[in-house]
Amino acid sequence: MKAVTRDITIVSRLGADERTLAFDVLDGLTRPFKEIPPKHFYDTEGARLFDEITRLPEYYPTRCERAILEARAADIVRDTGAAELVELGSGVPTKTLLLLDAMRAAGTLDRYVPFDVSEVVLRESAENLVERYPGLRVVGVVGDFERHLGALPPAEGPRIIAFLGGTIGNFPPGTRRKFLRALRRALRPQDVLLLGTDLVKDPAVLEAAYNDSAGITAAFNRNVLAVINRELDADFDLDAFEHVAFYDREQEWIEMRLRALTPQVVEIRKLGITVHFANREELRTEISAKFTRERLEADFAAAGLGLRSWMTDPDDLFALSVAGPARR
Ligand code: AVJ
Repeated sequence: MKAVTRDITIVSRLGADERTLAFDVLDGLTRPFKEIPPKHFYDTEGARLFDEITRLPEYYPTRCERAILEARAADIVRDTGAAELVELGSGVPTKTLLLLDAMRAAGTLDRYVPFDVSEVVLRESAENLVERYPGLRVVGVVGDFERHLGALPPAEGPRIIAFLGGTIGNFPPGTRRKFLRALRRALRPQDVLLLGTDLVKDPAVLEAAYNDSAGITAAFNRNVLAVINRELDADFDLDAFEHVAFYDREQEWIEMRLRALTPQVVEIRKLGITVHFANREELRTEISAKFTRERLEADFAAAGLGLRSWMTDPDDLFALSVAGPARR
């Protein structure tokens, strides 16, 4: 028997030009309203805590999205004839398997292109997937999908670019449209975007999902301070900050913050700065936008995209959209 050649390629775009944690912390903690972008939550511990969040009774998005994919992956694959799956922020692929299984069943599966900041995570999942799907080619891209979409290998067959989990909600509206426009440019007429979005609903349900009774989301939120302590040699006292999460009805997004319980003085030695927090001063750590079909269609239209398919769970909590280059 011939040894199977594993067809795995990893390309990296993370280099010296990096917009790093250091840049974001210096920029974000010296503003009048302090803010750290949510992408810095995900060190090993943060990724573990997020994984725990996805299994909490109050956190419905992951379960709903998986249920939609279970019901509709075959339709999505049939309608697109997809041979390639690009996944942005792939992390550890679980929902991905539902799409790859459908592509294999349709006989079109050829390439998987995961895009993630973590090379370790990419390699591990690539190894698992070539084992599970003999003949699958994997091209992993290590980078920040907000800036490095240009690093995607050119499409060969019809392609699905999947951006799941509702992570697009982390972008403020202007950035969101800019990102959708960049995705539009990456799509050929035969390609589609598969986008997961959390939906506007009863604020009590939304707020419970970000204020779980086990306190996992609170630990996840505070973990960003541990990341800064470790990476930038800072001395945040994690116990001196409380987790805050609320639904902003005007903006239609969940906002997460960390609130100083007493005045705080924090040294960030690697940056050579001292940061002061007034009593009860808040640091914004995340926005997570919630959508209606109308608002998302407007965002798509502004980016030159057209909605092809709208799929929700039975309770209309979460949506998966298929969008393609607008046909004129
Ligand atoms: C990974 C961005 C989709 O916004 O629901 C979960 C992150 N934050 N609980 C979300 C998160 C707090 C999650 N996303």
